[in-house]
Amino acid sequence: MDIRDIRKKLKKELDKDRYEHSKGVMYTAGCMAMAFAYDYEKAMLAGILHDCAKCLSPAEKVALCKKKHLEISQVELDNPGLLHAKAGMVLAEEKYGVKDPDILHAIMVHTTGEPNMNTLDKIIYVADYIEPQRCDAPHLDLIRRLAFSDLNECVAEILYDTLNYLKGRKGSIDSSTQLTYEFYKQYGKERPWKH
Ligand code: DGI
Ligand code: FE
Ligand code: FE
Repeated sequence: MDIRDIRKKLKKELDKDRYEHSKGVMYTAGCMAMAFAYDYEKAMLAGILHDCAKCLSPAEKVALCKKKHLEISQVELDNPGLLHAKAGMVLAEEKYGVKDPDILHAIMVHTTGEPNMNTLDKIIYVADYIEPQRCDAPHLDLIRRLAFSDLNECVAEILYDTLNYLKGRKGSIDSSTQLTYEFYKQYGKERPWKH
């Protein structure tokens, strides 16, 4: 399936806001790929598809993961919203015909991240956070600048803010998010808000 067919199909599966967000991630990921000399068509495909399972029910997401024997953590069971990343990987392959393992992996890790991510994983993780329609996260000016200059530092700052946000909401933190932060914090800089 080429990206035009995928977009037509996705538009029917996602609600309007989610499709608009996915387009934002697609173009942002494409631009970031150009900044880092990565294949921009591949980044755009991963970007448009990253939330393809977002509008499924919790039961449908669990079923897709179980079908592929993917491990589901207790935090994921308690917060089934998290499962749209793993379920999205399964759906991207089964429903949208994606075979590229890099794209499937980037979709799988886009919500929690993973230690030692590859370039495409980081592009999608960051593009999801900074696409133009996102406006409620702190330090977005800085994070948007880092997105085009230093991917590892950018990921570190996003994870710092995400963990802070989750602690504030008493949201249970998935071990993948915590482990990803432990890996990337070495790339973070001293910032006034970290004291
Ligand atoms: O699907 P999107 O909304 O576009 O973005 P996403 O897939 O990055 O999901 C973002 C949400 O996921 C955000 O509200 C923070 C949340 N999240 C990330 N890591 C964890 C988490 N939520 C919980 N409960 N635990 C985590 O470890
Ligand atoms: Fe998502
Ligand atoms: Fe998203």
